[in-house]
Amino acid sequence: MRADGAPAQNKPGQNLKNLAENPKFIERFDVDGDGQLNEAEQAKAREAMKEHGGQFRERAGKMREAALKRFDKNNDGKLDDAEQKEMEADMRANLDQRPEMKKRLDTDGDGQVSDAEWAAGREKMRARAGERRGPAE
Ligand SMILES: [Ca+2]
Ligand SMILES: [Ca+2]
Repeated sequence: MRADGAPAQNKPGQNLKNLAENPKFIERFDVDGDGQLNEAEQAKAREAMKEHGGQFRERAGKMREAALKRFDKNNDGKLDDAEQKEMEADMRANLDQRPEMKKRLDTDGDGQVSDAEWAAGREKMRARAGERRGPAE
């Protein structure tokens, strides 16, 4: 099916365009094997992306919810400085259960995560989270 004369892919959506040119996606969604994604294949890829994004958001939301439930002592729906400190203290206390994270944080390798190492790791995490969201918050 094609609209007379009008190019079908002139819709907004830079993402979709990148998606259609992404070799990984082409490999994965190129059902008829012609090396490119036709509209049906693009639609499938888009669906998969949407689902993936939704799952990611859902997981992030759940983690946030769990943190709030546990640490939002005054129930105002967000973590203020004191509540955040408590959450961090809890995370630090449980670092032994997350050896990989601990190893990453323990930059001088003495087996302990000092305040400075923790602060540095936290900054890195924040920077990464910021990048993912984009510069404008
Ligand atoms: Ca709160
Ligand atoms: Ca250390």
